[in-house]
Amino acid sequence: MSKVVFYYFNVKALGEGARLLLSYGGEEFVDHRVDLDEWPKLKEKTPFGQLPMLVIDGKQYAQSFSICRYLGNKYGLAGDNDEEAFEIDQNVDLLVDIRAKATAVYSEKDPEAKKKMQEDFTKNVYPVMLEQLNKLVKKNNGHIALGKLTWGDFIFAGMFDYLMRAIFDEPVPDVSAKYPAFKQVLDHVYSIPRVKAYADAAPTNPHGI
Ligand SMILES: N[C@@H](CCC(=O)N[C@@H](CS)C(=O)NCC(=O)O)C(=O)O
Repeated sequence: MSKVVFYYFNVKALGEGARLLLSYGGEEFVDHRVDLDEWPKLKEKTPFGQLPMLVIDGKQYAQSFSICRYLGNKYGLAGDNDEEAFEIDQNVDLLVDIRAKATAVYSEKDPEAKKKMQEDFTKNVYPVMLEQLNKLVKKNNGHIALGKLTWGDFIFAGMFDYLMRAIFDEPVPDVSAKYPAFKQVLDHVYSIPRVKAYADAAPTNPHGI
């Protein structure tokens, strides 16, 4: 049997999608939650100096979305042909774009510029993008793409808490009234017994992200 180790910090953020997928696939994996003391040494050994990293029988796999696409292919969650695979990639890229906006705010060092950017995005950017996403999911019967379960759903479910926290000021509002389709994706993923079993037993972190 392959030895599978998944390295990430003790947050969901960019790593949880892969953990959910590994659970879906029934993979026995070591869920290695890297702490800050351990990180500097491990960093040197990763392909890009960042986590998440999946290691299967000593082979390293980096980049969260690529890892999820790879696992999606392995578990039959990546579409049945090039057209379907494209649709998943395309719709997942909307999630990438939304996250990039939130990351831009997070990375801004100047407090005044940061505040302005957050105000601008809250008024002009996030409502448009979140509505696009809500429409997309609605059209796909509660999924990110293809109207069925794909690896894109696992990315969304894994990133959801972190993404909402990154987009909204605290306290994070309940988005289910405004964007009801989001919960459908979460329900589809977390109602899968193996995924639920993993999520119920998974370590938590103080921020819930
Ligand atoms: N594009 C990468 C980004 C990975 C990333 O930003 N990782 C952060 C944690 S979320 C990290 O490793 N930070 C620690 C560091 O850079 O030293 C991916 O999607 O995997």
